[in-house]
Amino acid sequence: MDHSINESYDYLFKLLCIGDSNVGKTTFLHKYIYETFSNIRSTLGINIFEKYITAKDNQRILLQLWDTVGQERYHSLTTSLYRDSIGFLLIFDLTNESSFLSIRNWISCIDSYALIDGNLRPPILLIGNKVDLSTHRKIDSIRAQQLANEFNIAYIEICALTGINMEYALDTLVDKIFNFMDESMEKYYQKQPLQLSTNENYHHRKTSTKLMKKISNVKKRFHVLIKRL
Ligand SMILES: Nc1nc2c(ncn2[C@@H]2O[C@H](COP(=O)(O)OP(=O)(O)OP(=O)(O)O)[C@@H](O)[C@H]2O)c(=O)[nH]1
Ligand SMILES: [Mg+2]
Repeated sequence: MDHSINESYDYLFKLLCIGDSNVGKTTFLHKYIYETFSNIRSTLGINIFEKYITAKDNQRILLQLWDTVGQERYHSLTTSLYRDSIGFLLIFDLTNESSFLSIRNWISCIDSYALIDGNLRPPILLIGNKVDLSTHRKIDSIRAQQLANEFNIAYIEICALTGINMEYALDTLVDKIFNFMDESMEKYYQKQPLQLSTNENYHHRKTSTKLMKKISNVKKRFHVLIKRL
């Protein structure tokens, strides 16, 4: 198998892995890239794990998984880490209540720093880890799912040690990113007035120009987030 990092790709997705200390972020990313091609490098004390996957329509995607350190907690992570990410793996430990209670704070950081055009929230996947430790479990599936529903995000339980549900988790997030981009653009196009050319529609025309600018800005933002030039 060719293990070269210089494969070509259609998209580059930067995904930020966040969550309290000890929830299993590093274990998860290590395990996920272990068996196939992997590349690990470090920047500003943060490990970046890279992996190529093939998504729908045979598109090649380079997943760049940024592993943060939970000890830093939500407040001290560099805001650009949030801003430059097109998706989030938000992990808590099913055996640790406080890591679950932190989820709201992590999401509020995403909402403070990562929204595109001020209101589009990139997809977040809520992950409950250490499903193997069933006798020590503190958070049941229903409670976690309720929290995920409240924020309209997906929820998956995994075991980072053995790799259970890991590929499924990443595939789910990648799918959500594609849908997010499609739906976001559609939302803007739907807002556009149909009649643009007559004088009576001057106001509409103005709105439309503004909207077109917005669309173009959002497109540019997506381009920066997902594709290398
Ligand atoms: N039983 C069990 N233990 C796990 C699992 N995932 C991780 N661990 C253990 O949990 C501990 C913490 O894992 P890490 O991956 O270092 O946690 P982290 O989130 O990267 O922690 P920080 O880097 O401090 O933010 C380690 O001892 C892991 O072996 C799991 O699925 N099951
Ligand atoms: Mg770690």
